[in-house]
Amino acid sequence: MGKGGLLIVDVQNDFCPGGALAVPDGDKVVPVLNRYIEIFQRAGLPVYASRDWHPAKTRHFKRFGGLWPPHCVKETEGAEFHQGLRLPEESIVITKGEGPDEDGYSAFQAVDPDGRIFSETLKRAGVTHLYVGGLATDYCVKASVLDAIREGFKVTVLADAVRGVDLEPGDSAGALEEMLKAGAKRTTIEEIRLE
Ligand code: VGL
Ligand code: ZN
Repeated sequence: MGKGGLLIVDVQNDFCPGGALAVPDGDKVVPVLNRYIEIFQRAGLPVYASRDWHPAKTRHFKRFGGLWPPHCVKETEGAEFHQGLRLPEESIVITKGEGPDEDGYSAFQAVDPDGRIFSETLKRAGVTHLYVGGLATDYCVKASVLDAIREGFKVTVLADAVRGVDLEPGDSAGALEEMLKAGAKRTTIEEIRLE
């Protein structure tokens, strides 16, 4: 039997409407994720929340050669989790994108509060099956899911709790395809059955 864990990717103000890099309808994932959080908590399974956490000067930002407007600069309001997200006390925040030369799209580049790389955090907790929702489908969710599969975890994408940037139309749909092709499963709040 495997053990499940919930990974909530980057549900931060800057990725929500009004933020510096707003994902269309990004905030719509919040109430659904709150329901997933309850399910995992009731089942006694761990909840992880990743945050994009950049320095003011990073090659991730357009001005310094990257793709993006400045967003999720560490310790700013834009980098805070959406205030409607009900993260339990015991949830573990993991941090990524802090290096000035990295994009840090994947949660598997993130570290926990003890400085451990996320895959190690999961292994220590005995988690073998990761359920993933959050922002953005076509960047951090995709990168995290593909890395999780590569690292040998079972992965289920929470299809009703992700939204994408869609720099090009169809990017998010394509990203979901790619994740499923790589071996991820998908579920929704109506269908979820935990292991
Ligand atoms: C993300 C673009 C830039 C994400 C982070 O969280 O998906 N996307 N930085
Ligand atoms: Zn970023």
